[in-house]
Amino acid sequence: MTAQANDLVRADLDRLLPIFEAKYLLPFQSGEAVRLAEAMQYSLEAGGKRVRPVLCMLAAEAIGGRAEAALSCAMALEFIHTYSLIHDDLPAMDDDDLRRGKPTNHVVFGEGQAILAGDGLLTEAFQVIAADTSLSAERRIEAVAVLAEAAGWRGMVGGQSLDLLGEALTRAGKPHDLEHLQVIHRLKTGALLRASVELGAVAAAATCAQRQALRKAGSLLGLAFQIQDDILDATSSEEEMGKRVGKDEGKGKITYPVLLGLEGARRALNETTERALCQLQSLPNPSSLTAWARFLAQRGN
Ligand code: GRG
Repeated sequence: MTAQANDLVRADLDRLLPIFEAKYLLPFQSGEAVRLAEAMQYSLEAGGKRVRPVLCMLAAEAIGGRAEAALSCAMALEFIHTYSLIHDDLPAMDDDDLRRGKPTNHVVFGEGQAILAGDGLLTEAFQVIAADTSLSAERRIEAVAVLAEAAGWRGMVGGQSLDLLGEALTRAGKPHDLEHLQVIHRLKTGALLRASVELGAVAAAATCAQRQALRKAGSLLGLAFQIQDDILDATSSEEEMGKRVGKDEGKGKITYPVLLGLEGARRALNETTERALCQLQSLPNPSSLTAWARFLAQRGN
């Protein structure tokens, strides 16, 4: 990335993160289940990069809208992302004790509360959009539909299911191929990243063509993001990632580096990112979203 693009990413984060940080914990400040609220906030505040909220707000700006218009969608995306990490770390799933350099939710709060913290975050995501009266009723319904498709069994949850089944097949000596890996990545990681840019489009009243371009770009960015995650798992240290690494290899998991080698995976990452960026060129104000997409493809954790 050029120094200029790096500066733009930094300036955008300095501008957008305070908008997000000022509001995203408000839904958890009142209510009777105080310990559960603590569990949800623990993971929300554990130091995530806020990739999805930033993508959502930048997508709104890329079509000439305001970041603030996309705030409830940005919050909802981070709630769903955080729920997915809490549940993914559970003993029944990936059984991880470290996330973002901190003990995982179930290690601190116990398995029962961690499951409920995930459930609470998932449902709060829809609540926060439904209650956002700054969006028209039509846009709220549209946003809820986009998010439900991306988070549910046709998206992230379905991808997680295919991934778990794929691990079992690999253990049984029947590993899947690149085509099947792409399906898993598209659903498990890609769907929520695609929804991140699409929700920015919905919140900022995109035209049909703008929404289509952002949806395609989001889909490719989601794949690129996961390819980089596969590469990082194979090449980074635990300190750099803030989580256990090398687990993919340890489990014999099929990933881009396993199927294509590291160089092949890097080539696929670059090609996928460039295809995503092509989609953005037709938008009125694509530079910040473009810089952020390049930054994500080169991120170190
Ligand atoms: C359990 C319902 C359910 C779904 C789990 C998304 C997911 C499916 C599991 C999370 C584990 C994983 C490796 C997902 C791939 C996507 C990914 C790289 C997540 C990490 O996202 P970042 O880098 O995380 O945005 P931070 O910590 O920065 O928020």
